[in-house]
Amino acid sequence: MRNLFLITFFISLISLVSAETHTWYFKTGWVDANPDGQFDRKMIGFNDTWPLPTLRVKKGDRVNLYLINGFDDRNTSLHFHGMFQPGSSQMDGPEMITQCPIPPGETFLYNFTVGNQVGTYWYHSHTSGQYGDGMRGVFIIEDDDFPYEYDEEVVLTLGEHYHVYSDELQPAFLSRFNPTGAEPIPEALLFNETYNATWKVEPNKTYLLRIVNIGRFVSQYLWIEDHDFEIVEVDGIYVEKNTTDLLYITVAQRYSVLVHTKNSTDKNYAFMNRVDPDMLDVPGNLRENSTNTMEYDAGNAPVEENILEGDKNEQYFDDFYLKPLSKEKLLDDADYTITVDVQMDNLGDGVNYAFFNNLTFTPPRVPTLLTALSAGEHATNELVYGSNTNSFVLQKDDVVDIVLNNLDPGKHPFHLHGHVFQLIERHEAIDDDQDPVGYNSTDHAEWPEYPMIRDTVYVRPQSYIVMRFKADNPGVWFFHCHIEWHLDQGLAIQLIEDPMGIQNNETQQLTENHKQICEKGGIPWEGNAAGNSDNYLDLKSENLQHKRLPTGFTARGIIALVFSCVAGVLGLMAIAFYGMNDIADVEERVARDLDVDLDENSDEFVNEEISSSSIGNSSTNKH
Ligand SMILES: *[C@@H]1O[C@H](CO)[C@@H](O)[C@H](O)[C@H]1NC(C)=O
Ligand SMILES: *[C@@H]1O[C@H](CO)[C@@H](O)[C@H](O)[C@H]1NC(C)=O
Ligand SMILES: *[C@@H]1O[C@H](CO)[C@@H](O)[C@H](O)[C@H]1NC(C)=O
Ligand SMILES: *[C@@H]1O[C@H](CO)[C@@H](O)[C@H](O)[C@H]1NC(C)=O
Ligand SMILES: *[C@@H]1O[C@H](CO)[C@@H](O)[C@H](O)[C@H]1NC(C)=O
Ligand SMILES: *[C@@H]1O[C@H](CO)[C@@H](O)[C@H](O)[C@H]1NC(C)=O
Ligand SMILES: *[C@@H]1O[C@H](CO)[C@@H](O)[C@H](O)[C@H]1NC(C)=O
Ligand SMILES: *[C@@H]1O[C@H](CO)[C@@H](O)[C@H](O)[C@H]1NC(C)=O
Ligand SMILES: *[C@@H]1O[C@H](CO)[C@@H](O)[C@H](O)[C@H]1NC(C)=O
Ligand SMILES: *[C@@H]1O[C@H](CO)[C@@H](O)[C@H](O)[C@H]1NC(C)=O
Ligand SMILES: *[C@@H]1O[C@H](CO)[C@@H](O)[C@H](O)[C@H]1NC(C)=O
Ligand SMILES: *[C@@H]1O[C@H](CO)[C@@H](O)[C@H](O)[C@H]1NC(C)=O
Ligand SMILES: [Cu+2]
Repeated sequence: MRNLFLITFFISLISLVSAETHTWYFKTGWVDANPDGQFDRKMIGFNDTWPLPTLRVKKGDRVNLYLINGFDDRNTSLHFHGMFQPGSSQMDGPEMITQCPIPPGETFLYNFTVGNQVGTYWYHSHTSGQYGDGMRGVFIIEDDDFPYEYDEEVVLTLGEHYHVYSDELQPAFLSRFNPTGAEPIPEALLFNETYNATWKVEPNKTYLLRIVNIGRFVSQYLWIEDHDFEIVEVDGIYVEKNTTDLLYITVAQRYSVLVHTKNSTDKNYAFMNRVDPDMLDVPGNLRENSTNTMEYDAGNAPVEENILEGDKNEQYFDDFYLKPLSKEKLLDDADYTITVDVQMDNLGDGVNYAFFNNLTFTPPRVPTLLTALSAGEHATNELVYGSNTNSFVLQKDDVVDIVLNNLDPGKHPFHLHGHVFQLIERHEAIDDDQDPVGYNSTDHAEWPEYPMIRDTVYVRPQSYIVMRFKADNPGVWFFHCHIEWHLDQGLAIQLIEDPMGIQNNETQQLTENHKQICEKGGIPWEGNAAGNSDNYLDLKSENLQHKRLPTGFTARGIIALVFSCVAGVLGLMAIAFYGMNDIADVEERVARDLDVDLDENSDEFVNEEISSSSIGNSSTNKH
C-alpha cells in the first residue's frame, strides 16, 4: 500500500516536473502581405510577421501568452479553438462571453493549463472580423504516445482570402441593401496561407498531414492526384483509420491524415483544394479550384489542374462514420435537451439576421462569465444573462442533447467551446422545393454504438443534427456557427455550465489583469446582462435586437421589393454584392422608389402601405 502510494507520488512528481510553461509575448498589428499573389494588402500579424507561427505544447503544459493589443483603433481577443480550458473558462477568449475585449495598448495574459487532450487545434481572434483579416494560426498538442506510425509531420492550412478589409465588408454585409444576407465572395482560396504552393516530399515515406481549415466562410474539398488519405484524427480525437481520396473540411475543422508517398520520383502530383460552390450565393471572382504541387522532384514537368469527373465530386468522406479509437460508447439518454431552430430573416431595420428560435444573439453589457461569477445565487437563473442572448444553464454532469433543426437552405458548421460532443444523428439534405425536416424524438434513426466525436460539425440544408455531451466542465461556453458572417448575424447561443461550480472554484476567478482590462474599456466586471449589479433581476437597460417587421409584411416581400428595385436601378448584374455597395446614391434611390423613411431615429424600413400581395416572386438564398 505504502509502495503504491510512493509510486503514484513519484509518477505525479515526474509529470509535474516534465510539464513546461510556454511564455509568448505577441503584439498585434498590420503587416504588408500578398497572400494570393494578386493584390497587396495588410494582414493582421504578430510582431510584424504574418502568417502567424504554429504553437506547440504538450498535454499538461502551461501556456502564458501575453497578447499585446498593438492596434490604435480596435479591441482584440484570442480564442484557442478546441481547448477544454478546465477550470479556466475566463481564458477561453470570446469577447463579451468570457472576457472584456482588450482595448488598444493593453495586454491580456492568457494563462491556462492544457487539459487532458492532444492533437490539432488552432487559435484566432474572437473579435469580429479579425481572424478573417489574418489573425489565426495553428496550435498543436504533441503526443508522445501517438497511436500510428509515420515518418514526418507536416502542417497544412486551408482558407479563403478577401482583398477588401473586414472593416468594409462587414457593414456592407449587415446592411438593408443586402436584404438576403448574401455573404461577400472571397477573391481566392488559400493553401497554407498562400497559393500555387509546393510541398516537397520524399518517396517511400509516410507523412502525417495536420490539416486545419482556418477560413471564415467556405468549406473546402481537398484531394491529391493519385494518392489516398488515411484519416487518423478529427478535432483532437483519434479515430480508427479510414481511407478516402476526397476530404470535405468546413471552417474550423481539423483532419490529421497519413499520406504514403510513391516508390519512385519520376512524376509530381496535383494537390487540389476546391470551394464548396453550393455555399456561394452570388457570382464573384473566386476561382473554384486551386492547384498546388506535391513535388517528388523539382526537375519533373509542372503539374496540371486535376479534375474529378461527374459523381466523384459528391463522394467525399462523411465524418459521421468515423469511429473514435477510444471506443467511447454512446452516452446515456439525455437529462436535458436543448432544441433550437436555425433561421435567417430580416428585422425591422431591413438587415438580414440569423436566429436560434426567434432570437438573434445580442451581446450583453457585461460578459456572461462575469455575470455568472458575480450573481451569487441568481447565477442559476437564466434571466440574469439577458433575454436576447439565448442562455441555457446546465446542471453539473447532466447528459445534454443539442437538437439543431436547420430551417435554412444553407449548410452551417457549428462549434461548441469547452467540449467535444458525440454526433449521434445527422439527417440528409432536404431540397429547396420541400419543407425542412425537423428532428422527431419518437421517430429517429438508430444511433451508433460508438458515435463520432469532434468539436465542429456541419448540418445539411433544411435538416438536422443531434449532438450529445456530458456537462462535466464548469464554465461559460459559446455555441455558434463558425461562418464569421453568420456569427456577425447573431447565430449563437451560450451555455452556462454549473454556474455555482464556476463561482466556487478559485481557479475560475478573474485575475487583476482581467478586471483592469474591463475598467480600461469601461465595462463593469460585475452585474447582470444589463450591467445592473444592485438588482440582478432588473434587466431594464439590456441590449435588445431590432424590432420585428410589422405583421402582414413578410421579409421575402422586402427582399423582392429591394431586389426588383435595385435591379431596376442598376440592372441585373447589380445583385452582386459589390455592385450594390459601390453606387453612392443607391440608398436614396431605393428609399425614394420604395417611399421609405430613412430617418435615423426610425426603425421602420418598410412602408406599411405597400402590401405584400403586390410583390412578385422572391429569391430564396442559401446561407
Ligand atoms: C514581440 O513583441 C513584444 C513587444 O514588442 C516583445 O516583448 C516580444 O519579445 C516579441 N516576441 C517575439 C516572440 O518576438
Ligand atoms: C476547480 O476546477 C478544477 C479544474 O476543473 C477541478 O479539478 C477542481 O476540482 C475544481 N475545484 C473545485 C473546488 O470544484
Ligand atoms: C498563471 O496562473 C497560475 C494559476 O492560477 C498562477 O499560479 C500563476 O502565477 C499565473 N501566472 C502568471 C504569470 O501570472
Ligand atoms: C506556380 O508555380 C510554378 C513553380 O512552382 C510556376 O512554374 C507556375 O508558373 C506558377 N503558376 C501560377 C499560376 O502562378
Ligand atoms: C505549410 O507551412 C508550414 C509552415 O510554414 C510548413 O512547415 C509546411 O511544410 C507547409 N505545408 C505544406 C503541405 O507545404
Ligand atoms: C522505395 O522502396 C522500394 C522497396 O523497398 C525500393 O525498391 C525503391 O527503390 C524505393 N524507391 C526509392 C525512390 O527510393
Ligand atoms: C512501386 O509501386 C508500384 C505501384 O504502387 C508497385 O506496382 C510496384 O511494385 C512498386 N515497386 C517496388 C519496387 O516496390
Ligand atoms: C473544379 O474542380 C471540380 C472537381 O474536380 C470540377 O468538377 C469543376 O469543373 C472544376 N471547376 C472549374 C471551374 O474548373
Ligand atoms: C469507414 O468509413 C465508411 C464509410 O465511408 C464506414 O462505412 C466504415 O464503417 C468506416 N470504418 C471505420 C473503421 O471507420
Ligand atoms: C420569442 O418568442 C417567445 C415565445 O413565443 C416570446 O416570449 C419572446 O418575446 C419572443 N422574443 C422575441 C425577441 O421576439
Ligand atoms: C413523430 O413520429 C411519430 C411516429 O412516427 C408520429 O406519430 C408523429 O406524428 C411525428 N411527429 C411529428 C411532429 O411529425
Ligand atoms: C472596444 O470595446 C469597448 C468596450 O470595452 C467598446 O465600447 C468599443 O466600442 C470597442 N471598440 C470598437 C472599435 O469596437
Ligand atoms: Cu452558418
